[in-house]
Amino acid sequence: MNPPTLYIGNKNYSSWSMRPWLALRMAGIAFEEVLIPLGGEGYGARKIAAVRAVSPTGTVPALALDGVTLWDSLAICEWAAEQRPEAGLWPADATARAVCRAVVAEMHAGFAALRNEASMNVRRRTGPRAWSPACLDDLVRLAAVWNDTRARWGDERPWLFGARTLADVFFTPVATRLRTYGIALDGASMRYAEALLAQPDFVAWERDALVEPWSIAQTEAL
Ligand SMILES: N[C@@H](CCC(=O)N[C@@H](CS)C(=O)NCC(=O)O)C(=O)O
Repeated sequence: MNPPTLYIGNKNYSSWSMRPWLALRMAGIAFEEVLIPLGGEGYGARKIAAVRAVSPTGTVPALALDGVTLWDSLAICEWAAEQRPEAGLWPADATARAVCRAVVAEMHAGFAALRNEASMNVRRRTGPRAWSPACLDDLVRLAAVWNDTRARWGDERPWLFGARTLADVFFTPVATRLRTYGIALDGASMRYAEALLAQPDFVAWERDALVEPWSIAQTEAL
C-alpha cells in the first residue's frame, strides 16, 4: 500500500486539519501531506477546483487511501486507531474508552459558539472579547470535561485519560484558541492547555503555521 495522502488546510487556521495530522503521527503512520490554502482572494473558485477535487464535501481534512477517500476528521482518526491499536489512540479500559469517545464526539459536534467566536489562529495573540452567553457556557463546559475526566481517569501525566488519547488530540486546537484570545480558565485547565501546546507534534505543526505566507483578512479582523 502506498502511504496515504492527507489533504489539509492552512496550518494557522484549519483546526479540523490539525486533528488527524496529530492522530496519524501519534499512531506512527507515515503519510504524505498536501496543503491547500483556504480563504483569501479568489478562494471561491479555487475551492471548487482544488478542494472539491480531493474531497466530496469540499472540506479538508481528507485522507486518500488506495482508491478510497475519507472526508471527515473523526473518521480519519478512527481509521488511524484501527490501523495501529498498539498506539493506544483510545484508552485500553472499556469504560474509559466509551467516555473518551463521548468526549471526542462532543468536541467534533459541539462547542459551536466557542468555535465561531474564537476562530483558530495559531500565531495570533489578542485580547478577550465580550463573549456571548453561549460561548461562556461552552467555556464552563470545556473546563468541566477536562477536570472531570482527569479526576476520574487521569494520573501524573497531564492528559485526560492517563496516556495521551484522541481526546487530547481533539482539544489541541481549543488550547490554541485560549492562548490566542487570552481566555483564562481554572488553574488545572490552564496547565492542561499548556501541556497540549507543549506536545512535540503540536509544536511541529505550529512551527509550520508560523511561517505560512497566507493571511485571511476576515479571520484576522475578528
Ligand atoms: N466535519 C468536518 C469539518 C471539516 C471542515 O469544516 N473543514 C474546513 C476547514 S477547517 C473547511 O474545509 N472549510 C472549507 C471552507 O471554509 O471553504 C471534519 O470533521 O472533517
